[in-house]
Amino acid sequence: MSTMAHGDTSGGFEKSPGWLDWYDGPSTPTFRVPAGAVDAHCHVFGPGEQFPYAPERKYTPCDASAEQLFALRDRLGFERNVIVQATCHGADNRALVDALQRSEGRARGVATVRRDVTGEELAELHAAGVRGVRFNFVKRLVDRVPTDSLDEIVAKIAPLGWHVVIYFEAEDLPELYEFFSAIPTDLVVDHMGRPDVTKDPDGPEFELFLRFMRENPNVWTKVSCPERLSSSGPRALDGEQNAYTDVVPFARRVVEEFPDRVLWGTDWPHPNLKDHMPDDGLLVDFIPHIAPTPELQHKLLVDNPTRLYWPEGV
Ligand code: 0GY
Repeated sequence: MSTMAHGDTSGGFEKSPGWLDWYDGPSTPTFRVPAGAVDAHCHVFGPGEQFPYAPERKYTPCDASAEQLFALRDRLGFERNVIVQATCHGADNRALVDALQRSEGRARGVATVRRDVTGEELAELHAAGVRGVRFNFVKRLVDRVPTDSLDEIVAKIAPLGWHVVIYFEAEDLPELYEFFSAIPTDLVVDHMGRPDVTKDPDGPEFELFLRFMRENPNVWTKVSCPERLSSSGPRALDGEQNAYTDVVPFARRVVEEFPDRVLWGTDWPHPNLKDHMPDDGLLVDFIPHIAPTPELQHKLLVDNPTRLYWPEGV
């Protein structure tokens, strides 16, 4: 029986300096998510002693186990999870696969693979519940992978019906626009392509992202991570009813224009936050501000993720 506290890192690893641990004991949200809701972006970290962190990682987190993730799922009222391979595990998907196998069919996964991945390895990942791969272009998280190697990966995963999840910063979209537009599978953009929310939601930078979604009907996005994008922060300001107010016009715009291609996730255990660790209950209470009607909420939390991750039914 482990005696470690929830924010510890096991296996002889030491957390990166300044690391913020995930928040144990989130508030019960006021907003009740609909039956069948999916937390479509979350991670597991280690535990390091069982699933060592990758040598090429850019940060060392505190452990965040599958059991702790499933306890959060139940507490917030979600039915299922989509667990996304975190960069601290590189292309070693063992922690992810273990979590999927423990979920009893209630989780799907998005893996990281290298260009030399074999058909047999992909078949094993598929059997565990993996349905996509993640390509990361955020420079502080990964070393750049050449696009021809990503093309090779796409050619291998497309026949399985998998999709590609992409993570990039808004300022890099112009350079990546054509490469992304040529990917033939479904494409899921993490956190709305990380807009700079101090800029105008009607300005050219966010307009490019909206154009990208308009021109490419295979592109979906997660309207997640207000805590990562916000500069106004988690407290309601005078005269405002909710936290992360500055993110609302961006996320709501996307939900209203593309109601059938949006997903939502907690991003638990919230890697690399520098300023504050969010209360996941508060994040759930943010949902009705960006998806104001029951119909939009149902699409965002149930219909869309179920169509993408459990198309065969549940
Ligand atoms: C996120 C965001 C981040 C990290 C990762 O895989 C990761 O390490 O995704 C980040 O640092 O912005 O979606 O979890």
